[in-house]
Amino acid sequence: MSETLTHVGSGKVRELYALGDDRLLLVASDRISTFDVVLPTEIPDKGRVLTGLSAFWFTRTRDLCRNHLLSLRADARSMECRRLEMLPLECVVRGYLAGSGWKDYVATGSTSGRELPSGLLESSRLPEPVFTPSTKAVTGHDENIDAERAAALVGRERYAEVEEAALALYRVAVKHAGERGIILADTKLEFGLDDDGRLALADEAFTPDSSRFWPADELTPGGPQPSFDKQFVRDYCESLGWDKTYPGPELPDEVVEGTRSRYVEAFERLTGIEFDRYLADPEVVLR
Ligand code: Q0N
Repeated sequence: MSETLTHVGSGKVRELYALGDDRLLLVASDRISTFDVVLPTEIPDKGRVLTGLSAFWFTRTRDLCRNHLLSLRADARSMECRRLEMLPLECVVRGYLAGSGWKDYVATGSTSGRELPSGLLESSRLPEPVFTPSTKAVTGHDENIDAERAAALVGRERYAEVEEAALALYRVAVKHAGERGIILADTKLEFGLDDDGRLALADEAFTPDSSRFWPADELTPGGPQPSFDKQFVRDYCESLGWDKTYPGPELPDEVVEGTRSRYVEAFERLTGIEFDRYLADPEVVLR
């Protein structure tokens, strides 16, 4: 029983293949990007951590919102997914003020057209999570858009449904992560529609590549926070004085090893499952 793999797309660190007409294979590589540049050195097992975490979250949230996950492959880095009609929106939810949300706030007092209280600091917790959709940029950066423009892209009713689903999913993940010492500062979700027009969560979910993970015991608003997973890589790159343009630097073994440990630690803390158990039997995250 063999199947033809047609490559249908790639992200910076993931590849997408068609499996027949109605399924896709989503493969997470061990590539790592920092400051928007993919580095020449890989982090062993990073793709497996991200695939396992996504599958864990899809399983935990399936009653809140259906999703595209069909099965995990034995390599622990590949997910068979239902092929959906994707919505042209990046569905960002923010519980803390970081990245482009912070930039927007400094410039306008708002983010994605939502007015925020005055006096917030960079990395402050928001009074409540906000849905701040952005457009999917083909090249360059996604652009934050207000609810009006986002609703025009998908229709008013669908927009309301997506906002409610994204906020509900984020709240569940934040609570779970918070109980395990990890702040999920913000996240980017992607949704699509199945053959019956029903909303389904797609892509990856609540991974360190799609979300900001911060160690809860180190939160100090008033500046950017250390990243749970990529901080060794960022610190090393900063120490070189690299100009953050392609190509990035090779990483030394101790930075690779330290970073791999952080990814595995995030996996084990969030799932409560030993990473080696996941490698031996990926389906442990589906139960
Ligand atoms: C899809 N993207 C953007 C992987 C992620 N289930 C789906 N059905 C149809 N299309 C897509 C999915 C999913 N997931 C999502 N492109 C197509 C993000 N990609 C970029 C490449 O790596």
